[in-house]
Order: sequence, then C-alpha cells, then structure tokens
Amino acid sequence: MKKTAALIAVLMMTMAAPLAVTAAEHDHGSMHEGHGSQMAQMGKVVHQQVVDGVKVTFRIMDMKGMGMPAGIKETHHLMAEFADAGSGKPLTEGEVKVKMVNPDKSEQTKDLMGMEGHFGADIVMAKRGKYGVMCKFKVKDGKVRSSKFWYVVK
Ligand SMILES: [Cu+2]
Repeated sequence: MKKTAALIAVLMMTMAAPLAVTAAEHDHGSMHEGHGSQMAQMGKVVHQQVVDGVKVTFRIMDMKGMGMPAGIKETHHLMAEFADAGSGKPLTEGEVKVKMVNPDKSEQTKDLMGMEGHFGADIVMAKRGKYGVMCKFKVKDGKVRSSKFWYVVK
C-alpha cells in the first residue's frame, strides 16, 4: 500500500509540474496569480470600439474579495485586448499606456503589461465616482491609436 501511495504522489507531482511552470511564466509581478484567460472572462467588458482597423476591448475586474494582501492599494484590474478588426485575429504585441483621471481630478498613469492574450495593470479605484480612462496603444503596425471611456464606481 505504501508503494502505491508513493507512486500516486509521484504521478501527482508530474501532473502538477506543467501547471507550476505555467503559473510562473504568467507571473507578471501582479498580486493575483494564475491570471489567465479565465480570469479575463471574469472582468466585465466596459468599453469596446474599433479604432482605425483595430478592435479594442476593455475589461475591468473588481479585486475586492479576491484575497488581496493587506496594504495593496490597487483595487481593480484593468485589461485591454486588441484584435484586427477585419480578420478578428488577436494582436498580442504592442505598447499600451493608460492615463486615468480620478473623480477628484488627480491622475494616475500606468503601463499595461502583456499577459496571456491581453494587456493589464492593477489600478486604484478606491473612491466612488466617475473615472476617465484614456488609453494610447501601439500595436504591430507601429501606429499610435487611442481610445477613451468613462467608468463609474458606485
Ligand atoms: Cu491582466
């Protein structure tokens, strides 16, 4: 019986190994781990638009209740996904910057990092009110495009 248990343990370790590698690869310095496509699905779509042949989709995810460590001031995860508007093919390379105007008119700027199929950053939306999000992005063709939207925290 002991032998069987040991074998199962080895099997489980073998199975767990690729998952561990995946998690490490996608650890982009953000506090939430295992961040991937299913997490992207959790964020709600807050803005979608076609800018000069590129379709951009923004999602915002409230990280409340996700077990964020104390002392982390970021409250939300902002995600941007790009695709060729004609072919629908995802555009996963590029540079993405966001400037946000907070309800009290102060600003925060963020570089969105490339993560599994989207670009993302943790942002602070601690106060209620209207946030203006302005995004400048440069995808494969090297052209700088921009998109903006409002997001209201109730
Ligand atoms: Cu992300």
